Amino acid sequence: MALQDMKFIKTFVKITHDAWLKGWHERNGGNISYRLTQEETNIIKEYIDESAEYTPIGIKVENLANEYFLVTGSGKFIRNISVCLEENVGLIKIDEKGENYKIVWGLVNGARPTSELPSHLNSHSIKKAATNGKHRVIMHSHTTNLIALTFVLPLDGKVFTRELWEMATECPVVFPSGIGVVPWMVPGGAEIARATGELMNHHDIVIWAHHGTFCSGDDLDLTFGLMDTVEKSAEILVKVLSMGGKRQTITSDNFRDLAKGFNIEIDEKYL
Ligand code: 2HA
Ligand code: ZN
Repeated sequence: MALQDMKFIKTFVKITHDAWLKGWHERNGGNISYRLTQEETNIIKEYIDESAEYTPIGIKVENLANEYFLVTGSGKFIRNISVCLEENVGLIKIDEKGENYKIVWGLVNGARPTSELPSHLNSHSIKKAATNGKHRVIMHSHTTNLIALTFVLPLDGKVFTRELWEMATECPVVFPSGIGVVPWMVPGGAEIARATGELMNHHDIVIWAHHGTFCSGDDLDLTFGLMDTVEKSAEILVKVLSMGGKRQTITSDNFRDLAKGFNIEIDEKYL
């Protein structure tokens, strides 16, 4: 079997293509990373080349030591992943200290991993610890409607959570832990990675004001689905605001009834 035929790679190609079709990844916008399972790591060993030099990550991610990630490339276009995988995507390995990475497959012709690697790896590190290893995907997309809302709503995660829960009945079920919001910051470094990580301790969705969205999830399907759900909710809110605002809505008591009906916990701080 060729590396390209492995299921996690095929799913990665499909999800990135779907995300392009959604309009979330203009030019080189957005980036995605996936932490391989032990089984996948064992299989890829026969395809990879571990001879490259290590490069500093810029942050320390101790609990990711020796892990492998599939990552999109810096300056690469997500829409081209389905055209040529090894030019636009690579496999990287983290060293035993969690301070450096090296490319072991792909990202040919001198390409580098995403400029947001510190934010991805810091979020992976926090989510791996918080979910007992369940979360494996970090996705950053330039979600049009969520970005638009960061020009209009207060940059407060509580407001974003409540407003976006209200826009579709199943939202509190899909993102019960709510949304965090990072104020505008320079992208691509350790500082925004730390701010994102702080919020990832409490949420699976973190919005970067005037820039885009980070989602974390168990697998590629669920993380894409989370991004799709919150962005669709934002699209509804943009339409509602454009039509002059809400005339009626889902009330706090409606949410309490939903929690009972679905047997879920809905955090009172958002109600
Ligand atoms: O251009 O999305 O945040 C890639 C990005 C940087
Ligand atoms: Zn971005």
